[in-house]
Amino acid sequence: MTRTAVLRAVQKDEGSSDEASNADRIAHGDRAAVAEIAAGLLAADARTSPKYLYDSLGSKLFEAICELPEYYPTRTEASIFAQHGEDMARRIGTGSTLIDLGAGNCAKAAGLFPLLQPQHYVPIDISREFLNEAVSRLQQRFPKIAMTPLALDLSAPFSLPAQVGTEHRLFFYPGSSIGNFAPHEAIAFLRQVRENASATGGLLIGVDLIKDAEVLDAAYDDAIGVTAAFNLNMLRHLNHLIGADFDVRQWQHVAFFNADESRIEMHLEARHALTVRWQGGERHFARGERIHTEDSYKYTRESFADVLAQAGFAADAVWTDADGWFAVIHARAVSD
Ligand code: AVJ
Repeated sequence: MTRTAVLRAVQKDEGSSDEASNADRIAHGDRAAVAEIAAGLLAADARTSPKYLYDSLGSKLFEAICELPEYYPTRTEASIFAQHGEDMARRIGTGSTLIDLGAGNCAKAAGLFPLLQPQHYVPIDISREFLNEAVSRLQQRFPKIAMTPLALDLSAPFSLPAQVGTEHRLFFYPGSSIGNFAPHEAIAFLRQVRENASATGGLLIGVDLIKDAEVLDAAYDDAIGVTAAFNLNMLRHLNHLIGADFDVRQWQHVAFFNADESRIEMHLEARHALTVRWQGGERHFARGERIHTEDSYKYTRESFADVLAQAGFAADAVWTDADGWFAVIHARAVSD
């Protein structure tokens, strides 16, 4: 199911008893996903959306990536929060409505609760089930903070329900998730966020910075092959989603820093000539031909300040680690 289809299914579960139309919507979502994936595979330069990296095994492999010595972003960002959390809280102030974009298990935001003391916590994630579980545990630990979990697809335009106060909203977007967007898409996404913030709104965002290519390459092509497994696992997921017959053993993981585009690129490369077939289509791949599966854009403090400005935010504090590998930025909404 696509993220949108999951969301529709989740929303439909609440209240409506229109079963037939619910089934239609899910089936339609599936067809849309098949069409989207097929179009990508048939493009001259074959590509797939990185969202398909995350089936249940893919999510576990990503958690494993975060433990790798080569994968510095998770660790480095955590050290920045640990070292500068109090300074962040001084700038942001307490009592905000903390809106967690892509909350997952809510652990990163929960780590900030003691310092930020939000009055309302609004975690957003595509999976309502996962979210509700995490939030009910969190609510017991922090009974004074109101919590409103929302199952929303952030890749589509979104607006927040009326019970979420409009003043002093702090949007939280850690982990350099913004890197999956091309810069023009990142600007469009952050404009959406800006539209959901009043003049008192702010953004606390984690951004991965440009550094030596060897460090970047190793982070996305680790020695024991966890990232390779994470990338290759997409083929199993595609087999499931579109009834394809990818043979994972015929493919290999390729990842490198493309300095001209300022991004890590992940690809899957055919080890020899082969044909892939799926529900309603097929494609031949020559030996060495690739499917582009993910981009992870890297910024300088200046280039990201520019993205923020174009989205209607102004950075008012930037915290980095001693090596300058990762930045956590607080930005305020700019009135237009
Ligand atoms: C989850 C998008 C932040 O780009 O570093 C990790 C995903 N891909 N290793 C990143 C990822 C390969 C990750 N983000």
